[in-house]
Amino acid sequence: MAVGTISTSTTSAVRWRPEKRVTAAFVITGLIALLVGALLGPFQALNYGDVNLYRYLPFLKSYYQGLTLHGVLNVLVFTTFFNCGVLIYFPARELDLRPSMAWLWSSYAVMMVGLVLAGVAIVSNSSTVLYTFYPPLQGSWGFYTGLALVVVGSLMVAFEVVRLRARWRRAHPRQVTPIVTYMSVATMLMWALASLGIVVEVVVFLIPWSAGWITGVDPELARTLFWFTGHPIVYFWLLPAYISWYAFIPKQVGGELVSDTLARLAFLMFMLFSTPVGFHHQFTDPGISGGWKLVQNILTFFVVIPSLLTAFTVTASMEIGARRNGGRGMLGWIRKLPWHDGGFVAQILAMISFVFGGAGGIVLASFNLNVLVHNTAFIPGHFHITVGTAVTLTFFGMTFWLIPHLTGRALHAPRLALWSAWTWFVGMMLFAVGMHWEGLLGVPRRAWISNMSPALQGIYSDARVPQVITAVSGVILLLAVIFYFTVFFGTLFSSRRIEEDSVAIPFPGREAAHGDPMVRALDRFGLWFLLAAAIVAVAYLPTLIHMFTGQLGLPGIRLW
Ligand code: HAS
Ligand code: CU
Repeated sequence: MAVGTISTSTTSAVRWRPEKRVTAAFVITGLIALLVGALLGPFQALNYGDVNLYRYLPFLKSYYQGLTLHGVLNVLVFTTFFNCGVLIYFPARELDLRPSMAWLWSSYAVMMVGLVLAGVAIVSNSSTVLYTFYPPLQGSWGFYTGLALVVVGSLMVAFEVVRLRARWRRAHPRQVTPIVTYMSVATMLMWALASLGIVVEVVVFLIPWSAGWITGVDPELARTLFWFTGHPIVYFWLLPAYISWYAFIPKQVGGELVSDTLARLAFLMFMLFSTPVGFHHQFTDPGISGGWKLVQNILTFFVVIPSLLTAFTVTASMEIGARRNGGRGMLGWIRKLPWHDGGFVAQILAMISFVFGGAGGIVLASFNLNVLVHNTAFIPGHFHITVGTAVTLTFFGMTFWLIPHLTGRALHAPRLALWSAWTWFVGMMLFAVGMHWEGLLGVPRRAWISNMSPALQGIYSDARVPQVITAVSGVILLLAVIFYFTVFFGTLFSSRRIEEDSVAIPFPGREAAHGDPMVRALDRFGLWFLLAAAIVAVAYLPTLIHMFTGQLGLPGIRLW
């Protein structure tokens, strides 16, 4: 650029550089964690294809250690870091307010210390307890402390998101919160409430227990606290993807968000109903009465509603864009969507995977069907097309504009980006077919089935066909990982500079309906948060009080 011609975009780019740096740190750390975790994925898939390649991984003692690393890095570390980066950055830009940089870097540092502690604990094989770390399996104190620090760091970011909105609110008392900020605040408030379970589990029980300060932990209480957070955490992963589907996709396809109010309502419903449903992971657990399981079962169906709303709203937004581009016919408009653009394709394929992931979730939420497949390969089948595709592939799609936007470097190899989206989608869909099918045939989840004792050889021989499908999916997914990370690193280290902010955030660019009484009512976060807490208290307190007062502490065991 010629000297003296400072355009507004350059000024703004310079102004936002500190925010971009910290966001890039969160997002890039998350994606590198994903890379390590995802490289182990093909080994897990091949295990379910009855091929044992673990013996070629000398740094891992067992399939279970690999699975722990895979699960923790992919669903706890990748998602949390990525979310913290985007959930503070988007509101900051939308509200045009600078968050506290010192606070954000401190949050990042806390999370990094946590990541290192937990990472060392897993790699040293002291904590092969899988990502659910159910007692009485006992990991090292570093593992639990590390995970606790990751959560604490994320809550620090949540605090800053809420504070940012409060600052904006003071300056604009008569306006309602702009939509992306609304969604980010709702997500973070939901997470703050939801994380209570895991914080109590880890801080009050698991850290003291693993450090030898207390001798026993009640497994049932620990599981219940775990699932208190373990269900809503899936929406903490999902909602940033929903932000992109609602707020950014319309702009990317030339359409518009059909209903701002409906979008807000969906997020509010997530805030209200995400948490009081954890018992649907414990249908077969003793110690929880059938009545309370039923209550949470019904509430699970409440939390399906906002996703059904999303399916409708997002499809309609895209249809508007496609018809503006000349799309005709009942379904013919679909061809007019930007199928050449990797950033869009990744996200629409993510949505399609979620149609099946969501349907599987509804099956799982049904008490009597759940019993058929609980603890079988069906479950990983389900979550690889929810968090593994609906969320992860959406994040991939977002990075195709976000990384250039943050780093000022052009997207490397856009065609390969498109390929990475398709291969990830095909690989994950095949993986899901294989795993759901194996589950229906009774193959257990989390089992080293490719390394069974001679006495057990052949007991899953009726699952040969789905096993082959699962094995093939692992190889396709390895290709997808190579493709995606070639694009990712190619972009990070690209010498092709673009003007920062020339890739803009695709904000919807529509004024919120400040006068609409419904939108104003939805904006009353304090009130809704209290209501959410009250529903959680009703759904959980009777069972938790019962469990707290009748604890049966068990000493830790190591099975590895
Ligand atoms: Fe789940 C287990 C029930 C959603 C993740 N779930 C898991 C586990 C994970 C997970 C990780 O009730 C395993 C935990 C473990 O290790 O034990 N799940 C549900 C239900 C939903 C659900 C009812 N799950 C998710 C999401 C996840 C996730 C989201 C991650 C991000 N899940 C369960 C149950 C279990 C479970 C039981 C325990 C099983 C057991 O026995 O252990 C619902 O939220 C799903 C609602 C979703 C929909 C889909 C809407 C579709 C949309 C896409 C629209 C498409 C478009 C494309 C627009 C109703 C929004 C249009 C296309 C064009 C071409 C135009
Ligand atoms: Cu759940």
